[in-house]
Order: sequence, then C-alpha cells, then structure tokens
Amino acid sequence: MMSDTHLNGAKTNGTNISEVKTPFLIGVAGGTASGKSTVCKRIMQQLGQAEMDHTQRQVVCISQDSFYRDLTPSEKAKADKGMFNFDHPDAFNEMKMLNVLKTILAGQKVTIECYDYRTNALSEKTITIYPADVVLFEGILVFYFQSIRDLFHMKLFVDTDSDTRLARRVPRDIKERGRDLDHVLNQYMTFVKPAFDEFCSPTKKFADVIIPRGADNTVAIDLIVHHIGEILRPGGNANNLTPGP
Ligand code: UZR
Ligand code: MG
Repeated sequence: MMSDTHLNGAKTNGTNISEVKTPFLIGVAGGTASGKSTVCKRIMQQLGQAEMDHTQRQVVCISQDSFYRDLTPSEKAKADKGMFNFDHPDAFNEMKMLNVLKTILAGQKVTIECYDYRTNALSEKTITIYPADVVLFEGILVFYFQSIRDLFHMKLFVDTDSDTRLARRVPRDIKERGRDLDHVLNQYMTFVKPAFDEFCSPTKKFADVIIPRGADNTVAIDLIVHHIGEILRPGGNANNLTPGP
C-alpha cells in the first residue's frame, strides 16, 4: 500500500517530522522454503548493504519466526513430538509483531529475540534493529493479520511450486533443524501443507508484486532493488515517509 500520504506527507499539524526516520516497510510472504529469506538476502546484497555495520545499515531484515508465542508446557510437549501446528496463525504473537513494527516505523531502535528451531522456542540470542531506511519483514503469514498487513508500504509474495518447496524443506529440516525424515514428512502432511492452503496461499491476493520461482528470479529482484534504490537515494522518498498508517 503506497499511498500519497506515505510518499508526500512529511508534515503533520504544521510540524516537519522528516527528522524522524520512518523506514519503508516491505512485507515478504510465501510458503515454507519458498526462498523468502534468500530473496531478502539478495535484495540486501544487491543494495551493497549486507556487509555494512548494522548500526548504519540502511536496509535490515527481520523474520516472523521471532514472533512465535511462548508455548504452554503441554503445547511444548506436543511440539517436541512434532504435533504442534507452527503453521497456524495462532502460533504467533500478533500484538508483539504489531508493537515491534510500530516502534520501527516510529524510527526507534528495537531488540528482537531470535528463534531456535531445535528447541522450538525463542533463544537467549537477541538482535538489535537500529533505525533503518528500509525494513524487510519476512514470514509465512506476514500478510495474514490485517493489523500487520496494513503497515506495509510494499508487499511481495514469493511464489515457488510446492514440490520445489518440499524438496528444499526436507534437507533443511534434517540438517539445520535437527529432525528426522519421518518427522519432517509427517509434519508437512499434517500441518504445513494444509495450513499453507488455508492461511498462507490466500494472502497472495494482497501482494503488490508476486515473485515466481523465488530467488532464481533475478529480473524481479532487480526491479525491486531498483525501486528501493530510488527510495534510498538522497532526496528520495525515505526522507519524507510518514509513520505507518
Ligand atoms: P520458513 N517451524 C518449525 O519447524 N519449528 C518451529 O519450532 C517453528 C516453526 C516451521 C514451521 C513453518 N512449521 O512451516 C516454518 N512447522 O518453520 C516456517 N512444522 O519457516 O518460512 O523459513 O520455512
Ligand atoms: Mg525462513
């Protein structure tokens, strides 16, 4: 949603608020293992920001994984057996997402907890997001919640075939997330696939840009990067965005 207000409305009540850096907030949704994180990484790399110190980085990326809610002991026991549905909207803390994104849009620094897939819980590790010109927020359900969806200035949906996604998800869960094959396939058929069809896939309609084939789609990424580059350019729109709606 890129209304005139975002692009032009640098003043409220006669006060120039352009000193407050309101980032351009981009939502990146798509099914599991569609390549959301890679698309975000490519966008950051192409903008030449990835290697920069994060205190001065103009483009930062955060993941919806950081907003899984705390599980009750019985939910935790289910999760350990692969019987908790992490692909359902109820698994997320909507208020926390909303508060953090609003803080970011207000140009303030925030600290975000990182998620540990091996323990199915937030870890001790945190990252601090400093005021940035562009913030990418990626996750399976970032367009599901209307309150969150309404905050984005631009919405991207990474659209990768489900067989490709499954072929990526299996080795990733085994290698990086410490699972065995039976567990991964069982979880996929029980929770991941039905939840994708019910909650994630329908949010494609909210996207401004749909990226087929994910990170392989260099043309789409180039176009997006070009647009972001325009925003970051001195005198570009990043200097006069109003805080999110
Ligand atoms: P991406 N997920 C886990 O596997 N374990 C957890 O503790 C938390 C989440 C999975 C979740 C979803 N599903 O499919 C995936 N399950 O992380 C989303 N089961 O992450 O978009 O990177 O694939
Ligand atoms: Mg991911």
